[in-house]
Amino acid sequence: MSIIIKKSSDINSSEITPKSVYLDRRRFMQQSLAGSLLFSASTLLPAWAKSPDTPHWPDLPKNPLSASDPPNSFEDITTYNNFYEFGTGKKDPHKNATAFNPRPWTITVEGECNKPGVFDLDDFIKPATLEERIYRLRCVEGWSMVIPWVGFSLADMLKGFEPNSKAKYVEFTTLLDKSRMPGQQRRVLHWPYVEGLRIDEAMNELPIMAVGLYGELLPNQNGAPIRLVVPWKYGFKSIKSIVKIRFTETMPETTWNKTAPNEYGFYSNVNPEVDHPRWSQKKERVIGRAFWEGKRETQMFNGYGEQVAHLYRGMDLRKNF
Ligand SMILES: Nc1nc2c(c(=O)[nH]1)N[C@H]1C(S)=C(S)[C@@H](COP(=O)(O)O)O[C@H]1N2
Ligand SMILES: [Mo]
Repeated sequence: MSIIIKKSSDINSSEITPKSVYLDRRRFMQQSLAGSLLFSASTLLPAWAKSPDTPHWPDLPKNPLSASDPPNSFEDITTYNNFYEFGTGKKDPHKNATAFNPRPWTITVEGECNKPGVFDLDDFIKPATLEERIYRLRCVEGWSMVIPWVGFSLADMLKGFEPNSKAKYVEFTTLLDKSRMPGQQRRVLHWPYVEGLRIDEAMNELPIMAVGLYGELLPNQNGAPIRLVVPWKYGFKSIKSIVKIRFTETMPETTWNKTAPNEYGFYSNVNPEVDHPRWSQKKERVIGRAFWEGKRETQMFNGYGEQVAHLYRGMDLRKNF
């Protein structure tokens, strides 16, 4: 394997935003707030974020594949998390990840590709390719929330490594370091956390590598400095704090599949028709929604059938769950 360590480039001056641009954005947010309140008072009350006062990327283009639902509040998104490397409780990552320092950061790329190497994270964060994508994260446990990610196309990133014809799958691995990720001191999962996609899933237009949310650098508890987001699959496929990407000919062994193969399949597409062995997947509790508003009907492929149903044509989705 060839090793190329690339130096991080200096911060681009276009990333430093004049105050006026930021204030305009602020005004826009306030107008949307007023508009959505009037519009949907009887349905879903938007929990518009109190987003931080100095957004790192204040004016990103919004990708049209975004969900139209109002995003959850910054507070909900950053205090209700699954990130077992920082504890198994929903409040644990918010509490236990504060000391985590996600820089410097390298990503090792290996396996079936022509351009493997060790790359500095900053080589992938190019202001010109960053965009906002609002995606609903549907957790396999039966809740969901809507998150305005900052990220870039996974497919575009992977193409840069020139996967070869034997690359049938791509495997992602989280950092393994129990001094920095104290949850790894307990053997609640097989560490490090590993996830994977079939190559055609990975090359679909939907998945992104997220490096931020609400225009901010990605908070530690959400998977800093870089995590996957695959919006038509259950949340656990969206692996956090990625240090390795490997192209493989055989299906990767993934953490949750190894832990409980009868409960968590490799595909894990959101599917209201296929129950988890211990609970139904027909509905979801929307985090931030008042209890009297009830649950939301879960949608096939989390609403992205048009973009991804063809990937599974001819497959039995009960067997390939
Ligand atoms: N490395 C790692 N990635 C992970 C997890 C984890 O425990 N460790 N939890 C997964 C689960 S179950 C979900 S629902 C989402 C939660 O993402 P969020 O906290 O940003 O909403 O992260 C996923 N990625
Ligand atoms: Mo999850």
